[in-house]
Amino acid sequence: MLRFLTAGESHGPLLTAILEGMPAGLELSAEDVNEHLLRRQQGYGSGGRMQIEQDQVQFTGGVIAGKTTGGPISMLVHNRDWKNWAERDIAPMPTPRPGHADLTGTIKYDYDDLRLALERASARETAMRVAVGAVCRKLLNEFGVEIGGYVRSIGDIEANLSDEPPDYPARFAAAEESEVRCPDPDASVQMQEAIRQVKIDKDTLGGIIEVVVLNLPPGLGSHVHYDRRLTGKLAAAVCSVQSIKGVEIGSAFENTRKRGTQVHDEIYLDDSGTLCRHTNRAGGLEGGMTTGEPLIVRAAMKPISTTLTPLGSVNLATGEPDQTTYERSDFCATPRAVPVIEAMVSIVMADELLEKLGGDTIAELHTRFDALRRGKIDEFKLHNTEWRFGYVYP
Ligand code: EPS
Repeated sequence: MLRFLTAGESHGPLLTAILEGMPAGLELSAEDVNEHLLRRQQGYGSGGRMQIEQDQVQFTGGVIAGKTTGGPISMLVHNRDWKNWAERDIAPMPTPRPGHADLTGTIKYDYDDLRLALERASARETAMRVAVGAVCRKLLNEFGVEIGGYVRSIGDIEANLSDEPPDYPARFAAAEESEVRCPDPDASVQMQEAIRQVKIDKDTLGGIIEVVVLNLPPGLGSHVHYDRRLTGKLAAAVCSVQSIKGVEIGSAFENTRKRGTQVHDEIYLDDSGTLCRHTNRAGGLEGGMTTGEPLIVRAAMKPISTTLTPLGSVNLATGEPDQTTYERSDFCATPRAVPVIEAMVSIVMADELLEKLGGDTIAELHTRFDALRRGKIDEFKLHNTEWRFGYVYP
């Protein structure tokens, strides 16, 4: 239902995005987007670039007088750093950094300088994902769906997130108060210290981000085909983010160490006649569809591959062994990657909601949303008698 493209280089004049498929009539302001662009620029561990940029969106299509028209939404974000590059003679970059797209991108596209790979592979592009995600979030908010995220770990420092049942809105709010976007204040201090130390050690750190979506109706996604299962769609979207190398739904990896009876979330009927769960180890998905419980997506971010301490490599111009040279970069980008993961999850979930509801206008969507099945016991029409397949074969 939704498609988007981004364009632009990290040090080029500007970044562009086009989002196609948003229905008409959604109220949308630059502030709805700028709020999240600003969040993406904040976080202890950022490098010098974030002192230069002040990302602000400009709508150039698809939003007239503060409302979406149903046409493609085009958005621009200017690179303030461009003025430092426009007239510069750019030094050659012959030695690829292990872990970056320098080498693989140059093999793939037969570039004559590694910087051409870097320019497009850079996480600068995530500004536009956040812009697109903010529009999708606005659509989800229209139906009461809320998205938030936080850092679970940086390096070997783990947040203590043992409140049961989890108070997600409180976690989201606490994370926004933290320099490293972690809701546990003690772990936040330790994470900041670990990042401070890694800077001194001329190295980098990664971490784990958790994004949670609240108030989703049950039955989004589908079990019927591999490419309609939400589990796969979310994993693909989140793993497409720069430096993300792993995705987990709920406590998936921890679940592998337990038995089935200790893992699966038992079903009960609450006082309002709604089917509910005591636990949510499935992370809000069963059979590739939403259960109606919070959707929990975790992303594993590797340490940034641009390190002040050189790594062994090869100079591709001379063929000689070489050491990498330092490019300005982040020491730990995990805190500011939280809004990026939120954005990718918002894009997938907005798409899923639109697929379920159909409709070209927000008003049409509301009518259909109000008629959705909610997992209430009196909605089911099970005949509770024997039945046959009915195929004639052979
Ligand atoms: C990045 C390197 C740094 C980061 C950049 C991603 O940029 P620069 O090379 O200009 O210092 O700050 O991230 C952003 C610019 C951004 O907006 O997130 C990289 O190589 O991926």
